[in-house]
Amino acid sequence: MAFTLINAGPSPYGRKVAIALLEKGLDFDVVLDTPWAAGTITPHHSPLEQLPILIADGETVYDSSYILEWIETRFPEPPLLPADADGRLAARKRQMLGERLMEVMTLLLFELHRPEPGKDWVDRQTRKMHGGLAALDQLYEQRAITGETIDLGDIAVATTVLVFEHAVTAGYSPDIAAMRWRGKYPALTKFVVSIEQRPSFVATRPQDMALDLAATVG
Ligand SMILES: N[C@@H](CCC(=O)N[C@@H](CS)C(=O)NCC(=O)O)C(=O)O
Repeated sequence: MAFTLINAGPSPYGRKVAIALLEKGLDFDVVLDTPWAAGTITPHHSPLEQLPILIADGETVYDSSYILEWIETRFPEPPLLPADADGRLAARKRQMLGERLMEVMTLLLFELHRPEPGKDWVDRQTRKMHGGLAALDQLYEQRAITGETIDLGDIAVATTVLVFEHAVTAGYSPDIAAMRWRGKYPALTKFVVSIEQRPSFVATRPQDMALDLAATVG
């Protein structure tokens, strides 16, 4: 089967999909797009006008969480979810927290780029950032890290927190406490230090792109 991934260089959502494809040994081409720029191809493939989009032999699949479900269902080997019910629910919980935390970070970042950020809104999203990171730290205290096992929860969590760092170094985000987790949350840090060495993570490091967030939210 031939796969094309429509993606943006720094997108953690697209990175999750690329990592899942690599972990499954599935070859794919990447087409880069900017969904809010003139001439974007994204609306031709998704009514939600968002990346990532996976085109698989003519079938178009969108929304990263659904794409991961689609890949896991169509290509179950090697599995990216445990077979047992408890393990599966635990992985899905980490996946959910990683994905929702990414959404909180987006809300916070966009607000910070408005001419007059709302203090209550910023405080609320900041509190959720710290709460979500602390919850993940607790979950990783209980998860045995072997360097060999990986699941959809691990992928969602690591791509999310790694893009917090990329957003700061690439200049998309101010260097605020809400984006800092390395060293501050020990179990989460230990997990990411281990997983970021995997070939699928090394091959998909976030790439810079021209991004004017102030213009995007304006
Ligand atoms: N829930 C979506 C979110 C994807 C998303 O926000 N993608 C960004 C690029 S990283 C995008 O396309 N933004 C354009 C927009 O929201 O209009 C997913 O998981 O795929």
